[in-house]
Amino acid sequence: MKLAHRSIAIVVLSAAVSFSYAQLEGSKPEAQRVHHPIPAIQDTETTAQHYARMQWWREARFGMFIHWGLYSIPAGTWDGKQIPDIGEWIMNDASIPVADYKALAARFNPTSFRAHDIVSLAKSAGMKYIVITAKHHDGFAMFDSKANAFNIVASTPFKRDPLRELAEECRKQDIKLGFYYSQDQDWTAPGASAIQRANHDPITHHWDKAQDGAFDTYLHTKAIPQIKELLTNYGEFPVVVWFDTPTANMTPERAAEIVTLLKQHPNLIWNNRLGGTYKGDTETPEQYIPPHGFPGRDWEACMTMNDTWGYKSYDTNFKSTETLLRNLIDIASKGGNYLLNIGPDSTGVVPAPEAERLRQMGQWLAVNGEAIYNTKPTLFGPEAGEFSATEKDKSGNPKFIPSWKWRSTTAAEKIYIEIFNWPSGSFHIDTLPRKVNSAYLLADSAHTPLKMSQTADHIDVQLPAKALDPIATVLVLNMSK
Ligand code: H79
Repeated sequence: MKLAHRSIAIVVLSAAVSFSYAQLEGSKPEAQRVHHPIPAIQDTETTAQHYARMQWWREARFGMFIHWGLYSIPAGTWDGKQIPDIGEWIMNDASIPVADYKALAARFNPTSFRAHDIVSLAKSAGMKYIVITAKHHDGFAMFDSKANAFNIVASTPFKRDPLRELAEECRKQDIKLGFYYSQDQDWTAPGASAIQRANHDPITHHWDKAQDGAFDTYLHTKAIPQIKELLTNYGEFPVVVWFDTPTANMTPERAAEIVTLLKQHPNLIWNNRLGGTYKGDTETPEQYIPPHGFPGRDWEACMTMNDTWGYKSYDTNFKSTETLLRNLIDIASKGGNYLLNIGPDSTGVVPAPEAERLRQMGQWLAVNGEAIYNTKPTLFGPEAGEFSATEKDKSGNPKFIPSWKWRSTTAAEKIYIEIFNWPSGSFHIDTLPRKVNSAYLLADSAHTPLKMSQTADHIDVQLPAKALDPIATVLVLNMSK
């Protein structure tokens, strides 16, 4: 059985020092349908229904991931020691006892949180949807939960429900909202899973007796009731449910119980990380961009701006706006979405370097968004780079060496060329199957026609001496008359 293999791989791999999430994913499209205890929407809907369900998501291209929770208080430091790796994993990485971690709730009072500001930031970045951690692996619910008291309303001095405030604000500002929910790992709920770190119990992977218990008890008393709350208490939201890290515990039968809930919301989009052989709607490459996307599958690259999802006070290793924007363009040219993360701090404030980069991306998109939103992938391909004849990647396959000269996206009658490396003189393409009638730069509001020459198999467009935007200047090849 496919799931069993994948799940076993998790257990084995988790002992290794370096761990690639890619190995957890069902990244290959399957020809035949897997038998599920309960068919999911993807198993029963028609192609036309699937298109209709995915449409807004495919047009969106750019979303905001928000990792926010109790881990923003230690912010990467525990007992005076800086804990390596991603901030939201601190409880596991530092083997923090359940009672000590739970005690953080009494100190969580993020009074500077403004849903309005965060939603406005997403809008100004040109993002079309937001996905926030409703509950991460630490088990702390960032919403008003009657099912479990370890939540932001019942257990903190803050007492507010940020998901409700965000839902209201997203409605006002016309942007979509989704919820991340860690359905399998939960380090503070008895019986739930933990992925192995350090010297934890080799079988349960637990580090505190308080974590022991029956998985089904966790599933039935916490995960399923909370997923129900999330699906019913926030009006038209969530439009996305983002599951994470399924282990061997997420059997087809258990996953089917969650699928039964999801099916009651027929417009919902959910990712490929539920587990139990369910493929969901979207592939989710984490922290990398696949060389040529996932042909035949919707996909979304989720990535951090620095090296953590949850806030870490001393992680200042921010990617440049240039890198972030070129990643967005690269992803769009391969038909994917970019889910770019922010990690608000324990007062509810988005770190300034993150907000600054998002606003700069939004400025570019305000001018050049036509080349990103609702576009189709490149008609070319080799511009993305090539596989090395000699170098191997971590899995022993030929290493992909990206090229960063230009990318391309497509609309009905237009080819967009996002130029990173401004050539002197002209832009030249050898293989262009379609007749171009005019060419202009998107950032030139007059759309001044550029001189060009085209033969059956190549095109040359005369460019001005300087790029209009040093990060990416979009050349439009217009095929309409
Ligand atoms: O929510 C973010 C991550 O916390 C979550 N997915 C994204 C969206 C995630 N959970 N697990 N993983 C990703 C992959 C597992 C990585 C691990 Fe590790 C390698 C677990 C143990 C070794 C990272 C590195 C955490 C500790 C060290």
